Amino acid sequence: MSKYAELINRLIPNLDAYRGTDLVVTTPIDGSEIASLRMNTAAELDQMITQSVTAFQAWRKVPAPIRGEFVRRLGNELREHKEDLSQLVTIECGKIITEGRGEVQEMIDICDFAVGLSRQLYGLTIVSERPNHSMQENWHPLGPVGIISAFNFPVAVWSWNACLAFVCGDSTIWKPSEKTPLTALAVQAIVDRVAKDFPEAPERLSQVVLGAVAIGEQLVDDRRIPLISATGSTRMGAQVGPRVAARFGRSLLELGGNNAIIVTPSADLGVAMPSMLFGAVGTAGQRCTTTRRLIVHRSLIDNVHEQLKKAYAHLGDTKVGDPLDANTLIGPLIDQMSYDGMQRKLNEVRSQAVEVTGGEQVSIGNGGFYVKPALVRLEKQLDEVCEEVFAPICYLIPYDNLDEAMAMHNEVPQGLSSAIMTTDVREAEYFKQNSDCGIANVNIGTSGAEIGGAFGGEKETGGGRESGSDAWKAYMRRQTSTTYYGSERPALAQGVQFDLE
Ligand code: UN1
Repeated sequence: MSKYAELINRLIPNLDAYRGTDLVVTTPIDGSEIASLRMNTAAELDQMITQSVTAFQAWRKVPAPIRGEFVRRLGNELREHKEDLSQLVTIECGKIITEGRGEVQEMIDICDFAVGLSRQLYGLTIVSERPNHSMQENWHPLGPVGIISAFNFPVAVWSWNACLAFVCGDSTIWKPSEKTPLTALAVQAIVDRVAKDFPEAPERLSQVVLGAVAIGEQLVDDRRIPLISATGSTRMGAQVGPRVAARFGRSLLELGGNNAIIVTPSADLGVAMPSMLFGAVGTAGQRCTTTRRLIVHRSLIDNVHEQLKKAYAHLGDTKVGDPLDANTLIGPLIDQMSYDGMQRKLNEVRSQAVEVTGGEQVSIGNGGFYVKPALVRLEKQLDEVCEEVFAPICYLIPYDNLDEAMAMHNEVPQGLSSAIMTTDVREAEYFKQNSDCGIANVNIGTSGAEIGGAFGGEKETGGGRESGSDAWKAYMRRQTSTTYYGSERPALAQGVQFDLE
């Protein structure tokens, strides 16, 4: 039995219901098995979707502030179980424990946001061009929402979607990554507990479906699900987008990033260095917001390179290890495939690089895949850099003028997050105007966004926006409504005459 069994059973009291043999869950900490589950069948998913439609029909009629109360209680329950759930996040996806806690905090934060939102699903009043007409724009619940999430944020991304969906009056079906089904079941158990004491919440308001590609495709193709929100690779998004569009559904895609930080001569390196380091090596390079490129002015690149090499060596030698250990800053890669992908990319660029440091495997005496973060100094941006590799490889590239840096910055196919390190207000504004990303930061790194802003990006990142700001609108149906309250024959718009006599 796994040493984590007690924690897992505490979080998922009904684990027996999910046991099976075709979904073996391992921990990246040492590669050992921590549970053996069963994938759902196509018939089961079909039934879940039917139940989700029924749940939606009931939930949409519950007043939004009461739906918000449900989410408020969910936030409280998450607070109650924060430590256990954080531990499981760390065990299942390998991020260090402070980041595991941060992830659950992100869930709590979006709950709070959604509670407020539940009283602010504002529409518009619009002036009419015709006498005695009023116009409104109203927002209505949309329907069951399919949520497909990735291993690296196994629970937070669900909560960005689900908490908004719940207050918007939608039901949800969640297909977590096959690599992290336990955290999903743990969250489902928490939701179930809240729902049990909440009579307005219909059965099956929130469901989890376990499966691989075929189950994902079934979810994506089902016409009863008006919105598919999918987080993952660009390759996955390129399949999901057209399939959902083919049935005239709506998709919200949050895909790959290839995020850069531009460091200008005016940068305060005391401010910049910690952000660059966390962005590049935090979460072992496994965030979609990870800093993958540092575009540094030629006058300071040697200095920045030296400082980074020192920090990387220190991190690689002393801070790679068990993510549950408070001293660790870099946990394991998710699996061997990820490790192989990292090595493949390093081998691809090695001969063209000025210098490569780090990237070696670190043995901590178990079956996990641990690496020293890799820093690759280049003379110019290579085509090979345009591909996102989900591992801690950061490229250091010189530039001579800001236009050139900006062009290089925007050259990659992805457009998620970006940052500039500068103390010059003109450079900062120029950067915000010209970055083609969904996120453009000044003097902070590319990762670690707060939930209050809309999260997502352009180009191959998929164009979707989740979490804060007005991202909720994706989970509702917009309706324009014109009312005539006069008693004369109503005028037609655009001055059209249509006289019968
Ligand atoms: C992701 O990696 O898919 O901005 C999401 C961040 C986190 C979310 C990352 N709040 O880094």
